[in-house]
Amino acid sequence: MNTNRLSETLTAALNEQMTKEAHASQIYLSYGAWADSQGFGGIANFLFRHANEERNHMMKILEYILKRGGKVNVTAIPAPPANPVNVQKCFEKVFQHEVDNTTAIYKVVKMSLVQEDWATWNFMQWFVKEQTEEETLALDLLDKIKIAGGEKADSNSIYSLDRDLKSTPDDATLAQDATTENP
Ligand code: OFO
Repeated sequence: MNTNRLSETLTAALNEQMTKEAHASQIYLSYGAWADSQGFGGIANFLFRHANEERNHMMKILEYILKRGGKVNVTAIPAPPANPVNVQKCFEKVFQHEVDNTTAIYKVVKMSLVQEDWATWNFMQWFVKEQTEEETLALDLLDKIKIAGGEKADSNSIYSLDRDLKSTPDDATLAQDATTENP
């Protein structure tokens, strides 16, 4: 009796996405280590926390494949890209990685829609929402560095930014949570 509720193509796509989440975690880990080595302990803290989040995303997909009776395929993770050259570039790269990850997630969503696998479609909606949040968070970072002076930010502004990021919450507020009292 076949107890696998996932198609072959969706199993492959989910496994691939699981590895992408692990890769994203390595990227945040590596940028965090870079930030710390530059003396930006707050930015490093923010990035390390995010590395953990990505690892959790990886775990969610792994569990989902197993719970649907599919086969998990743990593979090698590609090395993270080169370190950023400054804080502005670091935040730009973070934003770009999140946008690329959103594109990858949308592909899995589309595949589940085409195959009418509503369980996977439903599961992936969590990731769609999460990516909206993470893109918002990355955009906030870009706004903050812009206010601090972008590539020309002076040490005082970078100092404040670094201090603030240590306590910046991991989750961004989404438009769908806004009310007139609390925009
Ligand atoms: Fe950056 O988010 Fe995972 O999915």
